[in-house]
Amino acid sequence: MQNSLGKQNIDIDAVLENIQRFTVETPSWGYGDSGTRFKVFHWPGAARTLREKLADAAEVNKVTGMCQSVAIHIPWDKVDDWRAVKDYANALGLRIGAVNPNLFQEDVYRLGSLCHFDKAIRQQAVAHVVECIQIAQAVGSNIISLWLADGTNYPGQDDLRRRRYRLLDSLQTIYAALPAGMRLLIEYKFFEPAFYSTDLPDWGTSLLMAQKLGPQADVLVDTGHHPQGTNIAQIVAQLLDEDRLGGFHFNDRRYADDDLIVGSQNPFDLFCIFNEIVGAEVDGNSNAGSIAYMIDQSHNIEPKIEAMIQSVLNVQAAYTKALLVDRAALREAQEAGDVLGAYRVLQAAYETDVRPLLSEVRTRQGLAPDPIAAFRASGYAERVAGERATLVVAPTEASSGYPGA
Ligand code: RM4
Ligand code: MN
Ligand code: MN
Repeated sequence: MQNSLGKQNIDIDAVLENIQRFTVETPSWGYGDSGTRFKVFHWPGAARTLREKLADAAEVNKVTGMCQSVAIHIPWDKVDDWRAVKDYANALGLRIGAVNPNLFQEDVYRLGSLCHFDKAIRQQAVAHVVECIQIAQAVGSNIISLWLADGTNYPGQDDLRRRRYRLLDSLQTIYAALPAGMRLLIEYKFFEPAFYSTDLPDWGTSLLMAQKLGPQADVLVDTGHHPQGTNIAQIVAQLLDEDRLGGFHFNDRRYADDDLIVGSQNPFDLFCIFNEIVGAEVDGNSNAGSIAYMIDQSHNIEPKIEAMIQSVLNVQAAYTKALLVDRAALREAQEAGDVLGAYRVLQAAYETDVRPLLSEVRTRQGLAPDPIAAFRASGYAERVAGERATLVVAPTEASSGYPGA
């Protein structure tokens, strides 16, 4: 392996170093019960409290070595004592990552939150995000990750420009409450739950908002939030160039916001995204080194912890393959107008079997070479399924989030 990579202008030590530095954040809500709008299936042993979610996340980190931070969703994960949560996470070798406000599950948000025509409701929504900023400070996080369900279902339902003014005004109030060093990541999605218009439908709208707000605001790309056929790699390239790529929510999709295992449907697209990032980094792009890589998955029919590990591994493999692109050969082919040659440079990296290399990295890090096998062998899933079946949690502590869970 090393010899063949050496022949392709690849510095294998640099590749190994990059892989060891790479981290991905997992979401607390990926460990609890969730489902589709038709049914939430209970998974035996699924985490019910923030502590259980953190314990599960620690298992993912234990076998992958690259998932030290965990995103939280408020109020799903709300607790009274954030200091205790921070300490508990630290004791597990974790830290709390992005804090996600929830602006979609209160009755008052039926017609919107930050964009609502009623000022009192907008103020309530803003106050919730400000509370999340305070929580982030208490747990030592520097990211607020904002997704809105706001939109309209029918033409004429509301004035689209007025909604935009309200959105900007609400975001400006939120932005003013950010302490130094904290970033506001603005996530977009082209539809759902609203179907005629969505107030943050695409990367362009998020980018405009971020640019109007200031340098602490960036765009968050959720890979499941685009119409069919959208070239996400090109969006990534443009955001990197504008220095506004704040982070990712990785998951995969086939039809809508499917939230499937990362890389399970369109693995080549995932590779192309990382190819843009690695290419930008090699060119000295400063944004490329400050991206928050996060997973946003809420599994439905598969074992939650194993599925999370699989997602993490698929992200790591796509990144590794992007590191293996022979950039000199690629540039040469591009500038010679060699269309097929350039494509074949990418294909060569993409088709490389990186499993032996990644097993080697893990062995060097003191980890088992196969994380899924190691997790299965640990007996953790069976143990918590037994314990959590008998251990009743207080309704005030239960925090799965998804309706019906
Ligand atoms: C949304 C979006 C958000 C996530 C919620 C649960 O579709 O992806 O990031 O917080 O789902
Ligand atoms: Mn998301
Ligand atoms: Mn989503």
